[in-house]
Amino acid sequence: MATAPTIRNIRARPVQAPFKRPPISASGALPHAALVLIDLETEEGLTGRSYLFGFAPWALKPILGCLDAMRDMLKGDAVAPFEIEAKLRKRLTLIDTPGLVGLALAGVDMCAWDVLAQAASLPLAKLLGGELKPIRAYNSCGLWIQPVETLADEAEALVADGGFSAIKLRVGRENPAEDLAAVRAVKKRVGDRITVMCDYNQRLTVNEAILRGRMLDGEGLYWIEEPVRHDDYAGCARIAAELGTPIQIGENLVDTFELINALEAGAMDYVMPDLQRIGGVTGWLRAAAITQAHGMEMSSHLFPEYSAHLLAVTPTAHWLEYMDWATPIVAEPIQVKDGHLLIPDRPGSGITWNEDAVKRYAIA
Ligand code: SMN
Ligand code: MG
Repeated sequence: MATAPTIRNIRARPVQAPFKRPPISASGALPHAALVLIDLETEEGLTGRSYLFGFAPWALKPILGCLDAMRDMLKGDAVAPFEIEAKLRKRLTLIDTPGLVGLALAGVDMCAWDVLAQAASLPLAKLLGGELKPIRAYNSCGLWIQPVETLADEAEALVADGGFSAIKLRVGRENPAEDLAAVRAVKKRVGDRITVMCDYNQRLTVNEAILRGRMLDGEGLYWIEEPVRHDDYAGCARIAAELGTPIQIGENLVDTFELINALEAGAMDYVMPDLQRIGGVTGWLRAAAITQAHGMEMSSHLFPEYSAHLLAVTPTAHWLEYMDWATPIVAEPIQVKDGHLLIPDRPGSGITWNEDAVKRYAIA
């Protein structure tokens, strides 16, 4: 049997890419996509690629620092994601692995799986035992907090651009009546056949969430996402018990340990882990098994390039969040058809960089 590829280097590059529609959530605006592009190079000439979303340019430098340290720890090791994860967690016990350290760990993990799939000449979904089936997605690339007047046109454009059957609307305006008007404007324009989710980005208190949730119950929303502080599981459970509309959380769950805490608290009806917080591919696979055992639907958050492969092997796969944030810097952007993501039929994750664009958006 061939030996596993060996880690030669981990190269990380910070970029600031333009958004087509810059995100403005109830908890803040993001003018640029601050990303770290990671290349895990092996002695055999393979390169595993992933990216991390740093939220702000200033956060990229500490992430690069974490990745530098991990390169030094892993140089010469076999590309075996479970071994890499065990080693990093052991070496990082005292500093702990949430926050930026955890993001770096997840980024390395994604790259390692990319290498394994390339070494096997299989798309990642196939390496994991799945098929290249179309993955149902909602278009999340817009409907940020904005005047109600512009929402209906944007909603229509988001549905049309890719034939999507679902879109996500951001809520959490000062005046709850404006949120209600926003929901009604969007629903009226796209009609009942289009699924509409909404996201508060942790903006509310539990009491506000119950009052505002009762106002939105009956408006036909598919889920209410992150109404309160993401780790207030008891509060989320109270809201979920009070409202008819399902509660969705998960983008801030750190590792499967937090997933279990949230599930045990009954904090949500649906869950949507984020690849860079749940621990990369390795963490996702564990989360998928735990979520299946709880009989709960599981969606993805950001990272459509990897999430498409993973939802193909997630027993309770629900919705992929389609975001185009990496489109400016990848050579072959992921394809959408009839509201479904097409998993690329290429070895690995399918990510390669558009080096001209990477140069253009590089941060010194
Ligand atoms: C979101 C994610 C990342 C940045 C801003 C907003 C949002 C989502 O919570 O779920 O898409
Ligand atoms: Mg969200």
